[in-house]
Parts: sequence; C-alpha cells; structure tokens
Amino acid sequence: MIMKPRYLFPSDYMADPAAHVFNGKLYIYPSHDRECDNVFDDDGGHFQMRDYHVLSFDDIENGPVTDHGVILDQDQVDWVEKQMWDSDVVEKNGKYYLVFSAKDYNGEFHLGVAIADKPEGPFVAQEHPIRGAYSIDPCVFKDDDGQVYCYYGGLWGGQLQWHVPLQAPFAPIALPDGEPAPRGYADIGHASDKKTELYAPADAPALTSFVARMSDDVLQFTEAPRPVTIIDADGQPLKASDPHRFFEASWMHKYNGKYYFSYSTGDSHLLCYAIGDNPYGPFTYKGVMLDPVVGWTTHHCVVEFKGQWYLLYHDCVPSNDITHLRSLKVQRLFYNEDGTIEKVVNE
Ligand code: FUB
Repeated sequence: MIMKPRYLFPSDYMADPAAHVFNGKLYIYPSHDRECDNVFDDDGGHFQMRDYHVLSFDDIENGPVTDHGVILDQDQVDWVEKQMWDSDVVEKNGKYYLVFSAKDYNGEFHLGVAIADKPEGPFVAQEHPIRGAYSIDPCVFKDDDGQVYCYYGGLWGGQLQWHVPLQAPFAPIALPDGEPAPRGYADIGHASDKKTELYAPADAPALTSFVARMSDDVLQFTEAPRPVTIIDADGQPLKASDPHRFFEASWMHKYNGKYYFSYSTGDSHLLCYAIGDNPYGPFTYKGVMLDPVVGWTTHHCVVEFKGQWYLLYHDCVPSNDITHLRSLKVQRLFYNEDGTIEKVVNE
C-alpha cells in the first residue's frame, strides 16, 4: 500500500539524501541547503552548502527525527574552499566513512573522506582528497563480500565533462558559451575554461557515471575508475540526446542478487534506474522511478528498513520552488514480480 509522502525534516532545508541502516536505526546523510545571494546558474553556483548534518529515525513513516547536529564543516577540511555537495557513508570494520564532494581553492570538485567511530559522528576529514577522484555525488556501496565501490560523477556544474576523454566516439564540438546547440547535437556542458560550451553528436554514447573499488581502509581508489555503462534493450549505450541518460546522483542498491544503478537525468528531471549482474555493469535501462518534482534538481536513495523498501528524495514545495532550498521526503517503493520497480507516486 502506498502512503502519503512524508516530509522528513520540516524545520530546515536539506537535500540529496543517502540513507543506511546502522545498529537498527535509519541514518540519513543529506546536503544542508541554505540561503545565498548567488543567482541561479548552470554551474550550480546557487548551491553554497557549507556543512553536513546526520538525521536518524527508529520509524521513518511516523516516528520523530533526531538531528545529531553538524558532523563536518567546510572549515574543518584543509583542501575545501566551498560547496559541500552530496555525500554518502559506508561502514567498514566498525568505522564509518563519509565520502563527500566539495570544491577546492581552484574551483574544482573532488571527493574527500572523513572518518568517525559512530554513525552520528563527529567525522574527521583526511588532509587531501581521494587521489584521482573528481566531480560530485559519491555513492559508497558495500557489497555482500565486504568490498566497497564508489560511484560518482555529475555533468555541467558537477564538471564530469572536464574529466572524460572527449574524443571519438563522442567527437564533441566546442562553441563560445551562450551559443545555442546546433541541430543534431546535445549540450554536454561547459569546458574547464568556462567560456566554451561542448556539444556531442545526438547519437553519440552519453557520458557516464564512474565506479572504482575502494581500498580496504576506504581512503583511496584501488583501480582506475571505470565507466558505468547504461545500455538499452538492444545492448546499445544510451545516447547523448536521450532524456533518460545519466546526469548526476548515482545510487547503487542490491535486490534479489541484482545490482540496481539509479540516477538523475538532470535537465530532463527524472529519476531512472538500470539493472546489472555485478557492481561494474553494464546496466540495462529499465525505466523511470520518479517523475519530475518541484525544483530543478532531483536526487534520491533507495533503502530497505524494517522490511519495507523506501525512496528518499527531495523537492522544493515547502520553499515555494526556490531551487536551492530543498526538503527531504520519503515514500514507499515496490518491486514487480519481474524485479522492475513500480514508479513512485509523489504528490
Ligand atoms: O546539492 C547539489 C547538487 O544538486 C547535487 O550534487 C546534485 O545531485 C543536485 O541534487
């Protein structure tokens, strides 16, 4: 039975939920939105978050929320200048690892790690970001064998397009910023000079999220990141112009032995998912999990708690559509017998 979606933390603006069950409680690690003077831009300059909180629940549907307060502030991380964006937490050998995305003093996004003895922190950050980890929106997934994988990446303001080899088959063209997309091309964001816009042929493979297995101490990648390829029913990679292609907000969960990679499509504002047989994929595109919400961004996680599956997400209804002031929400999620996900009903 569906329920009425619940706003989880009405007293403040929070977004980008990552939820896990630790010691029988549900912990949510969100981004902490705040007012800022920056105007809306394609670079996400209006998302000026500076710290992280953790929330916990014994009962996600009706129970009270506990806000454990600030677990990490940008001033506590040497390499970070600003914009503490999406994060996630994984437990390994009794320690908790917060993997987060933030901008350094050169304006580049990286992924960092902070460590705690308890799920509610406090977390102590490493001095440097993870080597070779760029862009945004980390998801740290622990498989049944204890191996931890980090999925990450986000286009446009998330800078993923700065870091992928943009040669054939992408064959992008570059035009001055502000030029409209030429016919037959898809906009894949600005180049690192911030003056040049990149376009890929509409039928070129879409840019992808990336995944890397993490070291046993969860501080580094143990391998070169691999693309997370999403293929259609014919085995072809989704195309750059497909409204269901990956944009940001990677999430991995496992259901009945299958690997479910879900993500936001950014400028087409959908949450979609794809299913694979192992953590690296490829993942076969299966459908839309959530239609567009109020607000530009959409971002989620999927978690099982006390025998029920949930989609946690955000929207901007409480802030009257101020796109950088988002509110956390939860709704039940259901699987069909064939393992596909029923689209979640939002309202
Ligand atoms: O919260 C800032 C950015 O907005 C996230 O990194 C994206 O996924 C989008 O939700």
